[in-house]
This record gives sequence, structure tokens and C-alpha cells, in this order.
Amino acid sequence: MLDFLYQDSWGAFSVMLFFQIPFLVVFLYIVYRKSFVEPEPSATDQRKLSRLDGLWIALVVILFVGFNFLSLDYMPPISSAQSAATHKNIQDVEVKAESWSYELSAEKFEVGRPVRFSAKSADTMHSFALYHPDGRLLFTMMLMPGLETPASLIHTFTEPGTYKIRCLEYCGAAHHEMSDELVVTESKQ
Ligand SMILES: [Cu+2]
Repeated sequence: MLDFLYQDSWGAFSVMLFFQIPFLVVFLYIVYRKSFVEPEPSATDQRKLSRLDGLWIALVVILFVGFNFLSLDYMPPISSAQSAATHKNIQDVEVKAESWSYELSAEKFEVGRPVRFSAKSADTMHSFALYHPDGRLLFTMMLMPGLETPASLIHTFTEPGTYKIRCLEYCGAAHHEMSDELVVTESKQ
């Protein structure tokens, strides 16, 4: 339902406008009224004001909870659990991150088949960030060293191409060179 907000940076920009424009309108209205229409101290009854306050806070709380609730499906642990529940043919790939490279148990993937990335770090703090061929960041996982369970996430590729893997946690002198690639091809079915 909210997919369009996640497609590109215009989505984030329009959400920002959604919150900023009403604020700006109210702000300008108040400045206008207090400057030209009613410059003297307000004659509004105090009790009426506190009721307005309550309504305003309730509206903010409802919007906050509502938008968080609507975006739950987009949280990686939840979308991963949903993919795991609905797909039988998940492709598993193990990732080992070590200063300053990655080792993947598979590097070829197919459009439409969910891939479970299970990643561990062998030495220090790294991350596993995946970039779409057009440069968009698809997701990132923080990899803490010494953990028993790998960081894991299910991603379903929708377009073929060469995807870039990068480390987004500063991990030492050659951190900027820590990258790899994986190839996604059209589905064979
Ligand atoms: Cu790094």
C-alpha cells in the first residue's frame, strides 16, 4: 500500500513535505493573525485551549502509531519471516566477512527466488550492504564478531544485473576497498 514511498528519494521527500507543509501553514496563519487581525493578547478561554491541546496530542499519537503500524511489513525481520512462511524454495547463501573481503557460498541468483543471506564476521565489526545495479541501497546488515547466530535476512531480487556488496561499518585501513559483487539472472522457469 505504501510501496511508492519506498521506490526512490522522492518518496522520502514527499513524506517530509507531508509533515512539514501543515506545520508551515499553521505557523504562517498564526503569524498573520497575531500581526494583522488580533495583535492584542488572546481573549480565548484557557479551558478551551487545554481541550484543544489534548485533541492535538491525541491526533499526533494516532498518526505516529498509525504510520508505524502501516510500515511494519517493510521491516526486514518481518518481511523475512513472511517470505520464509510463503516460499518453499528459498536459496541459502552463507556470507563470511573478514578484513577486507567477503566470501559467499553462492554468487549467482535468480529473479523471483527468495535468497536467505546468513552473514558472519570472522574478525571485527563489518556490514553486508547490498546495492542495486542503479546504485540504490537495498539493505544492510551489521555483522558483529563473535556471534553464534549469523545475521540473516531474506531478499527477493526483482531485476537481473550485477549487484554490489559493500561494507558500511568502518573496519580499518582498507575499509573503502571492502566490496564484492553478485549476479542475478532472469528466472529459468
Ligand atoms: Cu568496513
